[in-house]
Amino acid sequence: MDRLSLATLDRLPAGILRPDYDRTTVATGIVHLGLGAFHRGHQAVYTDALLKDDPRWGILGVSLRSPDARDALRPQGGLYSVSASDGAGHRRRVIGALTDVAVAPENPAGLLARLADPAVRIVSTTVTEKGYSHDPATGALRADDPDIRHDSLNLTHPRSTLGVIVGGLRLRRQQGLPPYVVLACDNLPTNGHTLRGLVIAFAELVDRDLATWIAGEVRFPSTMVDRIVPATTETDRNEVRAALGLDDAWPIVTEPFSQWVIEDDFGGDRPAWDRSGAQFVRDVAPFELMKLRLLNGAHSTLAYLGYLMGCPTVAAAMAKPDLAGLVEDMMRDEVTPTLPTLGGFDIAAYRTALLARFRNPALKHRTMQIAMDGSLKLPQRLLDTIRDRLARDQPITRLALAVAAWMRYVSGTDELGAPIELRDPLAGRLRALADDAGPVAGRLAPTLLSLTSIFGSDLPADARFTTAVMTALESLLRNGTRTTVEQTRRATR
Ligand code: CS2
Repeated sequence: MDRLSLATLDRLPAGILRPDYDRTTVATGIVHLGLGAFHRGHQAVYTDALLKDDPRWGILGVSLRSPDARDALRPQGGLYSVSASDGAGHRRRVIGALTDVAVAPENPAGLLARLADPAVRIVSTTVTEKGYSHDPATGALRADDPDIRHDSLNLTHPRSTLGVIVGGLRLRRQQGLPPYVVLACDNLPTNGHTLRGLVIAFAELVDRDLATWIAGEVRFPSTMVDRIVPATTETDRNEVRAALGLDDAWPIVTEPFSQWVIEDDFGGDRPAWDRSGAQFVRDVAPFELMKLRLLNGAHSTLAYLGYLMGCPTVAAAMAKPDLAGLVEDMMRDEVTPTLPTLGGFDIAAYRTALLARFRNPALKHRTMQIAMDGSLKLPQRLLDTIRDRLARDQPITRLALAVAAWMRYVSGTDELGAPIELRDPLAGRLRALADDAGPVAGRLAPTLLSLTSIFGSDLPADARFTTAVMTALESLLRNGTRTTVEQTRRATR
């Protein structure tokens, strides 16, 4: 079957939307770092919708590690399809916003030259929590990270996100160009502010003057991004091929819902993303907190408990009534009271909508995918919520169960004794600690709680927290996940 490309675009069946602009007129105004499924199913879609009116904002998509996205998309001229799917069907469209795709390690100097192009006004990121090279508990730069050390000495050939951003800014400053706006689009609280701190801390390792220039000149708006975009499966590829009548090597299958809230701090011209449904606001923080704690907090809870209960996907986990009920109760009673109120916003309706999104039968969102990188996800998804509740002396039973489920998960074998494939930057360390402790709550919990990069020094010293986690872990190990979920649900209602 022929491949999706500019030459075959007109063979798409009617009803499948395609770029409504002349792609040859599109300039590259955005360089995006982290060309994963999320970017292609989210920011690129918002951008695609405004290129007809404003062709300055095409995107150079950059993979920081693997050539896979480039290998899939180059032969398609950067085109790919996005299917918004749920139980009611699919809405498919072809996105043309990527003007080019690049693989950073193949030509780091070439990438910096692209960043120094004056037409480039925004450098955005979806590099996941890992890409920030920070200590999640404190937010501090991990100056001992090998890539950070490398980049501080070789800024013309950077490997890390921070190295690329700062390397590009240095070139622009040398060439007397204004800086670009750095737009963080990862699931971290105050992501722009966090990224700014890390960029400046990294720049200080290289050149103090440059760091001062960045602190004074560069803008780092924060954003809240939301769309569930699972990793593409073979089944997705086959279904999309049948629907398109063309081969798309890397289609995106996502949900109809999409939300993007952006701090309006660009210091000038910016893409009119609000015309394609995004919201520019003065303060993103309340939106981010709500999304991270309710959606991502619930996601991680469903992922660990669901995986341990044998559920391969979020939808399968939601089909377990006690688990779905426990998560709903947790969102309402434990998480919501920690959130600032957003004037005129119906948070109960937001929660109901989230539960429906988790149940979306068209998405095969693997619990294992969400479970990965827990050491970097737990702090903002669950632990900060726990801190807020402890500060008000409120119960944390369900949140503590979610943390205990993570501990049970990283201990390495499931309830049938089969190995769990642990994907986490701390995997080696976690595995060693867990092996050492053995499957005994009284040893496993304190050992893992000693990881200050995850838990800080406050939580391990709080008996209300350690006791709640230990009790939950003990039950998971002794009674199994199903029974623990059932009993916790009953006990907390
Ligand atoms: C998920 C998120 O993989 C994960 O950890 O919780 O990617 C989630 O799907 C998105 O944040 C939804 O906006």
